[in-house]
Amino acid sequence: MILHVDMDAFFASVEQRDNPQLRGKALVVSGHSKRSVVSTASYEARKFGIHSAMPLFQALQLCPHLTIVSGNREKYVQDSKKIMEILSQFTPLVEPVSIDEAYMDIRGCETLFGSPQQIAMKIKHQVAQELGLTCSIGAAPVRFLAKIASDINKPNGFTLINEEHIEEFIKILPIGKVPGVGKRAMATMTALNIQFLGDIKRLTPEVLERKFGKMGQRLSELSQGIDPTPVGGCISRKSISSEITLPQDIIASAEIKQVLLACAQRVGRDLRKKGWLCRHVSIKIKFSDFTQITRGKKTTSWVSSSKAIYDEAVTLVDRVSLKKKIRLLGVGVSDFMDESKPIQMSLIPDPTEIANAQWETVDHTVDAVLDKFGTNVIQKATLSRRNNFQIEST
Ligand code: TTP
Ligand code: MG
Repeated sequence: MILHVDMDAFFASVEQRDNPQLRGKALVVSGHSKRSVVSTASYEARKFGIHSAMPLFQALQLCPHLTIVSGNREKYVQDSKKIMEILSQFTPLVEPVSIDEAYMDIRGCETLFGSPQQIAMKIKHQVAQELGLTCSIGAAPVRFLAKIASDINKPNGFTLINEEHIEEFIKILPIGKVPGVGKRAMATMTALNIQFLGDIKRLTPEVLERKFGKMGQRLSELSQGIDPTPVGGCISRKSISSEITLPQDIIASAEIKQVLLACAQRVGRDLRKKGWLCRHVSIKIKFSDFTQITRGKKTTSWVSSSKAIYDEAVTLVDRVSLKKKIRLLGVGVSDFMDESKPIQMSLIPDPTEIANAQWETVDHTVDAVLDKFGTNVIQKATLSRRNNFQIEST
């Protein structure tokens, strides 16, 4: 689970806390000149339609008795530091993203602090007690949904989006609420008759790439509830990948699988060396005409075995209709977690989960031998027939 914590009307609330006369009043934190813009508006002022970035003269037209307070950034920075310190008491994986908001990865914290809801309530209580401020918290299995959730019940809200509700939620989530969808993307969405995030599923990967470029694949993932972006903190690296430029272009399935296996083994080994598990696997295919596609999927559980990575990569390649020969193939993993952190296992592990755990034991043994004697000592039987590719890892 990921939490997104966002302070309510941050600068304005700090001013209201420090000056009781300002409590309950429509106020803005802003400069006093004609050209000033509003930094933030108290919730009382928002009732008049005043919001951040609005020119001050316009705010005064909407609410003539508006109180204008000059900001004190140094004071807000001090409060921000204290807020981040409170969050760090619950997990080391805290990623501040602005002066008043942060993501927290709370996987593994449940035994110590309780359910996501209980953790959120404890945070709210501590922030209120120690700083006299309120915040809104969103909880979801993925980052972008946690961010959207924190905005749903503002101020002083808590919204939880469970795994089983994600599909339903995405179906009716207005596309404009999706982080990264700005004015330009919105115009394209309207032209394509895309109203909700769920509508993105109607578009083929080719159309998405053509209309939205690099963002196309991300939109496709988000529409399936997948967000590989990890919460920063200890694990900041975004991905590990390995790709092979082939000596000759290939199209036969057996050859493709052989290359995927080589990449998966390399990636798996790098992953295990770092002591990490991953939750997302991707593939990259460059065709003979130099066009390129990438595909990705969330794994069903946290994995580090080369076999699990390979299986996911094969599934992804199988979904691509291959009409052109391939000149480069790559496998990547992302969304990491430290192996030493306790993971919540399924109550009844499915056979794949058990098989993956067994493969991980085999992998660790193989890694140990490779570390001692070099990379050519052990290879999977399928790889030993042909190994004249060039592997590049990133
Ligand atoms: P936000 O979290 O965007 O706004 P907020 O905390 O005031 O209100 P909300 O309850 O909706 O979260 O921004 C945090 C602070 O950053 C805000 O209090 C003031 C500052 N800020 C600016 O100075 N200019 C801006 O345009 C925005 C959006 C924020
Ligand atoms: Mg805020």
